[in-house]
Formats: sequence, structure tokens, C-alpha cells
Amino acid sequence: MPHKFPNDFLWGASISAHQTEGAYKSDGKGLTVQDTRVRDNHEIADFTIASDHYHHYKEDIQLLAELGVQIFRFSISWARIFPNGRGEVNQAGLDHYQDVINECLQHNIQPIITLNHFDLPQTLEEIGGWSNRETVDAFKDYAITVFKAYGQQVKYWLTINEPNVMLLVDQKILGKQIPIDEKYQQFHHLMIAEKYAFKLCHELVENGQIGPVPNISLVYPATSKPLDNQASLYFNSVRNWAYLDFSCFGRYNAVFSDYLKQKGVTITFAPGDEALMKENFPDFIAMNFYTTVTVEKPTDKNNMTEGISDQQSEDIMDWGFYKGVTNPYLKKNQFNWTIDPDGFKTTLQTLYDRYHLPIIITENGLGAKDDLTEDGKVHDPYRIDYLKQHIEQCLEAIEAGVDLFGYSPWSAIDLISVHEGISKRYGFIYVDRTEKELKQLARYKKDSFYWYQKLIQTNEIPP
Ligand code: BGP
Repeated sequence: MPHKFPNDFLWGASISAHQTEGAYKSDGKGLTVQDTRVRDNHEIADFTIASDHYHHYKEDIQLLAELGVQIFRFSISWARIFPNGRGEVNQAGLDHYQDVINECLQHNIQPIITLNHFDLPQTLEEIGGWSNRETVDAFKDYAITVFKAYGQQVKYWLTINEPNVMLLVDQKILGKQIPIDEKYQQFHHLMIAEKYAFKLCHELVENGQIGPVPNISLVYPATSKPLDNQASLYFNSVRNWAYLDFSCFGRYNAVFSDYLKQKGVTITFAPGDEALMKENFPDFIAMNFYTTVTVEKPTDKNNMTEGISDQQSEDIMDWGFYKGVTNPYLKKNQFNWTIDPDGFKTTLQTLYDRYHLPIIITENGLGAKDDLTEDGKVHDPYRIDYLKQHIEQCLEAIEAGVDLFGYSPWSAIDLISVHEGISKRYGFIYVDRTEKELKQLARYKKDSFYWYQKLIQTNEIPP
């Protein structure tokens, strides 16, 4: 068998609305929880201008066409369509995404659209956000509106980005800390909203395909001690399987249910939830992957803070269940995230073995500080190295029988990182701005752009 990707494999690149668009109040857009989020570090860029993709989308899509991608993953900002989260539709918002979709299609790029990527409309947050069942109803109306508007042209849809990360690190992403029982009521509402999205997509979009988009990474036990293995069982369930078992099997994961029971959490179902969750399923799984996590059974409560300090870090602690530790076998990136390409393959195999659904990677990549040279170049061999190692494992996973049909890494263009501003860059395309200085926001192709372009042209991993 030739060691290359199948001819119909989909190569792409990904972004989200709030991290790239800017124009945070333009053309009738309402505020979102990302616009109002209180940041720990006021020295980092916010999302008000971001990469100004709202005004540069034609140039950006032209560059993606030059890169050669067949798919472009982006999200719609719910508050551009419904400035108040529900109620009146903002036609200018609908028109904007229509223009973006047309631009993609003109360049033979298929959009793959995330319905919501961390940017809940602020007015819904004010009624309790995902804790309030009315947010689920608002999401349904929003989903109906965009499926009807774009369903003729867009066939690949993603539901809600990384509900698992949103809940595990609620304080950072949703802007406030919530008690655990409310957190898991939010879990239920997010999952029910997702089930409605599956149902509505299948009803309204001819030949439409839709998938969940969680951040999945295997959790390893720190040692072969049985209790460390038990810790990894619990964190795997809380972090990974709770979300996907609900999406793909239509049931609560049993270990997760025990976790909730031990925590004294009861989830309230509304009439119809049970049927909805058991009758509506995804067509594929979209998976975001950056790193793996290693845990042990916590034994000493001293000097420990409950919670997660950063979405991918080892600084995790849930007394009685698991505690993150450093994996001595793995290197880390500049931002303290472990790098684990072998774990990527194992995660893909585990996922496929568990759900038997086609998989697409919708995020994977290296956040790093890049330098623009005086002659307009960005030499990023570290990013090429990361991508090469991970893409090699995708190929190995396919050869091992995993139905992986696409790879859309993070990120198409430089964008504002969830935690670190613009200094932590992921793009194939450099956006010239700093945390404080906007400059011209000019675009430059990085060395990784040319490397990825060659990969797409040949379906083989270049040296
Ligand atoms: C994922 C999010 C993305 C992106 C990425 C990198 O969890 O879906 O929005 O930001 O993580 O994270 P960070 O920006 O913190 O480096």
C-alpha cells in the first residue's frame, strides 16, 4: 500500500468567528460573552478587532485557495444573526456569511460551519446562559435560521465547539465560575441543544451531514497502580466519553453517572429529552486534538487547587477522582502543553473503535511565538515539525483501519488565542499586528504555508 493519503481525503484549515473577525459591533452585531469577558491579563489583545477577518475575508479565502485546501472550517457568530440571541433576525449578519460562503464556493472550497464556538450572545448569558433552558430554545431558532439560509450550499455542519472544554474551564471561557450542579445541568442543556441541531440539520439540509466537535485526548494513568488507572477511567469519562456517548449512543456514560452521583449532582430532564437523545445521531465525529493528559489518584489535599487552570495543561485536580501530573516521556511546547503524536494515533483508534463513525480532525496545531523577518518571511520549522509528526500519525491511523476522512488544522490565519492573545500564533498565514499595535494587519505566508501546500498537492508528507 503506498504511504500516502487517499485521493478523496479532505485537507482544510480552521478558525472561529470571535478569534478572527473583529468588527465586534459592526452591522448590527450584538455583544457576546467573549466581548464582555473579563480578562486576567489586560496586556493581551481582546476580540474587538482580532485579525479583522470580517473585512479581510476575501483576501483570506484567496490565500486559502492558493494553499489548496478543499474545506474551510469557520463558525457563525450567533450574535450577528440574532443580536439579542433570539427574536429579530439581523439581515446584515445573514448577508455577511452568505458572502463568505459564496467566496469559498467560488474558489472550490467547501465551508464546514460550526454553529457556535464559545461566543454565546450576551443577552442570553444575562438570563443564565446555558443554565437556562430558554437558551436551548433560542439555539434551536438560530439553528433553523442558518440551516434554512445556507443549507442549499453548505453540507458539512458542526454543532457546539468543545462543550467539554467550556465546562471544565468555565471560569476562563464563560467568564464566571459556576457550582458543579449547575455546571452539569449546563452539560445536559448543551447536549440537548446539540441533539436538536442533529435533528434540524437532517430535516432541513438536503444531504446535510453534521457532527459534534469536542476536544478529545486520551487520559493516561501515571503508573500501573490500580488506583491511578481508576483515576484515568474517571477523567476519561468526565473529559471525553460523557460528551460523545451522549452524542453517539444517546445515553449518559455510566462512569460519568457514578461521578455525578458521588458529587451529589442531579440533572433535570425536560419532557421529550429522553426521546430526543435516543433518536438523533451524528453522521461523523469532528475531533479537536492538541495533547494528552496524565493523571494519578490524588492522595494529599495539601497545596492543591480544585479545577483546571488551563484547558490543556496538567494543572487539574478533582479531589477523590484525579490529579494531573507531568508525563516524563513527553516534551512540551512553549506554552506548557505536552506534545504527543503517538497519543494522537491511539486517540483516533480508541475513538473509532468506540463509535464506528467517520472522523474528521477539525483542530490540531502548534501555538508558538513567530517572528516576521524584515523581508516578510516567517520561518516556523517548529510548526512544520509538529504538523509533520501529527499528520504522519493520521496516515498510520488510516492504515490501521480508522475511517479518517479529513484534516483541518488550527489555524488558517493567525488569530487571538483563547488565553494568550495574538502572541500565541497558530496560523499558516501570519497577521501583522501585536497585542497593542494594529499596524496594517497585513497577511504573510509562513514557511509552514508552503509545506502544507505541497502536502495537499501530493497527498504525501513532504520532508
Ligand atoms: C481549542 C479551541 C480553539 C483554540 C484552541 C487553542 O480548545 O477550540 O478556539 O483557541 O483550543 O487554544 P489556545 O487559544 O488557548 O491556545
